[in-house]
Amino acid sequence: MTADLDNLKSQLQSLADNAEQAVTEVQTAEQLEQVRVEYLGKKGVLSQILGAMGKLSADERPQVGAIANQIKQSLQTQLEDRKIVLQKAEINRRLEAETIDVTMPGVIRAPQGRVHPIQGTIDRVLDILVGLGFTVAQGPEIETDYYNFEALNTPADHPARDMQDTLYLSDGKLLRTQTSSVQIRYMEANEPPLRIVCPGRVYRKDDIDATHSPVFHQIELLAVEEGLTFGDLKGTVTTFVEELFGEREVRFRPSYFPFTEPSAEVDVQWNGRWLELGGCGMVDPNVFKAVGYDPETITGFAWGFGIERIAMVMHQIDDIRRFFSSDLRFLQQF
Ligand code: 2NL
Repeated sequence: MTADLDNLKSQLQSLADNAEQAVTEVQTAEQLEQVRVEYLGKKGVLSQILGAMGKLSADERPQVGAIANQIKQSLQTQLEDRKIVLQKAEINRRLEAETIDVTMPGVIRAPQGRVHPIQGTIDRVLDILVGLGFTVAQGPEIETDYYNFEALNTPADHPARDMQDTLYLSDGKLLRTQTSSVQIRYMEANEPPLRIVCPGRVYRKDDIDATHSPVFHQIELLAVEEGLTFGDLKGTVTTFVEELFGEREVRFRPSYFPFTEPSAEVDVQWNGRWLELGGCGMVDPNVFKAVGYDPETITGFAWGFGIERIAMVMHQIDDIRRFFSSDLRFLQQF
């Protein structure tokens, strides 16, 4: 064996040793790539060693070539294996760093919305009335003269039209002054028997003060079938009041509405005083005629009351304008 052959073989052996050492020591994919280039790259250590093969004899060259190939392949395998190890370590590192503790308390408290006291009152009232067998019905706030007045036995020359100041729109339509128009529409589209409750916004040309607003909320209920009496109306009102306010005295005072006959105001005992709880009555036969029901056989009772009034006494609110001012200090109390 010549000195050149010996020399090359030992160079290759130390290359293998050094490279193996380097591969095990690198900690990142970039460092690993540097090691590959350093040992196996075009101008790498292996190329340099093999460049000296020219000094060898023809039968020595294949020996060195075989060793070199073996070292190259072994080193490539080591590089591959190390790469996988490093990749796994990197994934674990990231998983560790990106861990989210879902049980940790949130930093910012999300602002929580609340139910407006008017809507809360409507919800309570509807709950009770749905429990009594009434179905919720709704309709348009912009109405025609017919649905708001004519069909409700209130013709143009009727003195009752002065009772409520109406907001008219330029096209001759109007903002409904009561939700009764919803009941007219419902009766036109359905046959008795029926029990409906109609909550909604209504409009009046009122001046604004602590107890008046040009827009407010009303709930009206209507029951229509054969053989209904004023006793049914009283029973329904009394049961409703008991569920909403607890057991309290209820009183019916004779009154007048164009769409009911007889008519009455409902009062309820509240903190030692009589609280007005809207008007009611037996549906006037002319209303039934307008919707095509036979007033000889069909009977019905109706009742309408304002929501703001109820919400004000229940929550001890002294000014109706608070409901419409969107003042968070007020709204957050509910
Ligand atoms: C009030 C109280 C009331 C009605 C509304 C009504 C509806 C139809 C037929 C008959 Cl479709 N009546 N609703 C009845 C009595 C009173 O509201 O103070 N209104 C001015």
